[in-house]
Amino acid sequence: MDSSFDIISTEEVKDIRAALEEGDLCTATERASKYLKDIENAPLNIAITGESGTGKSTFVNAIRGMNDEEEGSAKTGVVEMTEKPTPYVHLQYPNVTVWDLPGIGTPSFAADSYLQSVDFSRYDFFIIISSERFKKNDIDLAKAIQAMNKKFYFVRSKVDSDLHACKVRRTKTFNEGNILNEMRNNCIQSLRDGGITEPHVFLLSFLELDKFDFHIMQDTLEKELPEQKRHIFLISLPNISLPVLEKKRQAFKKDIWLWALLSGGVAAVPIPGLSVALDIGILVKAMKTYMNAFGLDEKSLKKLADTFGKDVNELKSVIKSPIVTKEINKELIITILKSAVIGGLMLVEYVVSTIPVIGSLAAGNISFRSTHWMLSGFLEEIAEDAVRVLTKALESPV
Ligand SMILES: Nc1nc2c(ncn2[C@@H]2O[C@H](COP(=O)(O)OP(=O)(O)OP(=O)(O)O)[C@@H](O)[C@H]2O)c(=O)[nH]1
Ligand SMILES: [Mg+2]
Repeated sequence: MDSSFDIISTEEVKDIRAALEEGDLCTATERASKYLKDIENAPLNIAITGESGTGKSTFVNAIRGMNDEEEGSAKTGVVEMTEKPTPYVHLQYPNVTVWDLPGIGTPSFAADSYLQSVDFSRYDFFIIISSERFKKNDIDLAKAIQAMNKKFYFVRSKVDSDLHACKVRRTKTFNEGNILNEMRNNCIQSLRDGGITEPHVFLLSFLELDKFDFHIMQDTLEKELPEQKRHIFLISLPNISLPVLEKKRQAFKKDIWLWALLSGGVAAVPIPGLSVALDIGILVKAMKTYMNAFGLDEKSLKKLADTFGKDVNELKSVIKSPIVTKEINKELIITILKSAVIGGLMLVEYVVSTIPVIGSLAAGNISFRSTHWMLSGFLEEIAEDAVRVLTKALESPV
């Protein structure tokens, strides 16, 4: 099924469509505005737990796109047992919090009282990390989480070290795929033996988060999260791999028509010199949202360059969109719209064929189409730039 169908089928979006079909643009706009706010501000609380030294704090940093030395990062590599869950707020998306929970390694560990003490109800899901076999405490905890009707996933960390050790020890027969399968099967078996019937186990290295089972984990979490939390989960992911960039592009593409509806809706004002009426502030907001999510701002580019040991100017050199390097403001948007008209890109002819849900009211509206055209073009431009930048960052040094 086309992925754009998923979101279109949500109740909220059905309501927006219904209002449009009744010709009630005001209600449709109000609902679209609420929907866009809701999906961007949906709270997401992720609990990270496991025994001491398994890499919990390293994961907390990596999943927020941070290294271990940055201000605001979780302390790693030191034995520092915290008694309380420590919240780490996502730097760009403050409604996303990753919680570093106290270790579960003590012999007197009791899963129920642990869950009470960490206030289990606040988390959307738990990630239980182990850097070796999953043990009794991990299993007891998973069962207690299940009893509370919450979700949990197992992550086997430090896969890079294991592979390295195998490579050193088995020079002739080394086969990465086989070793990973063996590790995965062992983990699953030990969890099944412990009474967890269908465990989700992901093999990861927190030092190279984009490798191994990262994409399977990301797909699984995305599918299992409630619909209203999926968007924020996806866009808050670090831009570390091409599939992540593609997911973000798709997530935004699905919602362009809503932004277009808002911009061409009740708050639209005529733009001098153009035959359209738009709320340009909405366009500025949408475009800034995309820029942030794809990490093409100066700060994010610098961080990416540092992570991959590249020069930031080398990464910038592959950026093609002239808009990326400019400040996104109302003047810029008017310039783009005007140049499109002058340049012969006839907005009138732009057919919004990607949005079958929209009634003729909006699809036939020139302002709606201009906005849709502009946002689609901008999204494609910056998504492609993000791909070029990351590809450059991933290039091995010559
Ligand atoms: N090779 C490798 N080392 C890792 C990985 N994850 C974490 N480490 C290292 O393991 C050590 C412990 O990591 P932490 O993130 O501090 O572990 P923790 O679970 O938070 O430890 P406590 O807070 O003491 O319970 C650090 O030296 C990390 O750099 C990994 O995936 N691969
Ligand atoms: Mg820690």
